[in-house]
Amino acid sequence: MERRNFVKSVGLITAAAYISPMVLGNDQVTVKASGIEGTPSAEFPKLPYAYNALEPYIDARTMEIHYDKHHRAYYTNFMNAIKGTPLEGMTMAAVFASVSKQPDAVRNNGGGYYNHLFFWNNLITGSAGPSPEFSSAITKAFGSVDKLKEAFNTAAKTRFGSGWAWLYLNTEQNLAVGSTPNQDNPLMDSSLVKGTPLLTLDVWEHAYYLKYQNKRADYIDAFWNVVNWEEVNKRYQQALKG
Ligand code: MN3
Repeated sequence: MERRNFVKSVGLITAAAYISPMVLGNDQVTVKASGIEGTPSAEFPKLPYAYNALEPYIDARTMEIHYDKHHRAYYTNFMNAIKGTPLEGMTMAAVFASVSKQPDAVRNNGGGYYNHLFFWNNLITGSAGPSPEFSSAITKAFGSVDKLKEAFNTAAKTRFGSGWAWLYLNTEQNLAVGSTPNQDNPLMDSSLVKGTPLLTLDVWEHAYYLKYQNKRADYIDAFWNVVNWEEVNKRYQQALKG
């Protein structure tokens, strides 16, 4: 390789590595309703924090690939799948409510788009934990906050292959935990686990393999350090109101 080209490539790599965390270095965590509660975002939604914000529990490299490659692909493929169809302009909840009648591209990519957006927004550092009010609701349902974590961890560990673990408000308005395969979620009419999602964890290998390799249990344990309890509580209050 000519020296000039070599220097140019190295320069580009260095610049990219340096710039990428800066571009998304927005420490303000804001949750946009669009995409989660409403219709899909007109543009691929920004990550609400820098790639390294959740270190050491979730590493920057995993976050970058997970967000910029995996999540972006689901978003793009979903938008293409609904383009020019009656699903365009519908809320995600409405799309999921009859997803069993839609092509797999809608179910898989719509779920992938929504679940990741939901997941990013239920992560943060320095959360104070569940509010006293939410804690007592958790205690009523599971026995204690630790018992909820145990039940959630079991759901996350025992999901065979790829999928998601959920804390959700079931159709009887009770707090419950469960898991879904692939990119399914509790809003889907086809899901065995049905209700309003409150908290989720991605247990696909791409979510943890770079840092934790085959040790899914370690990744699940680390997750509890970065749960955004304020956000979970907010969703719980909204779900109770229906
Ligand atoms: Mn994922």
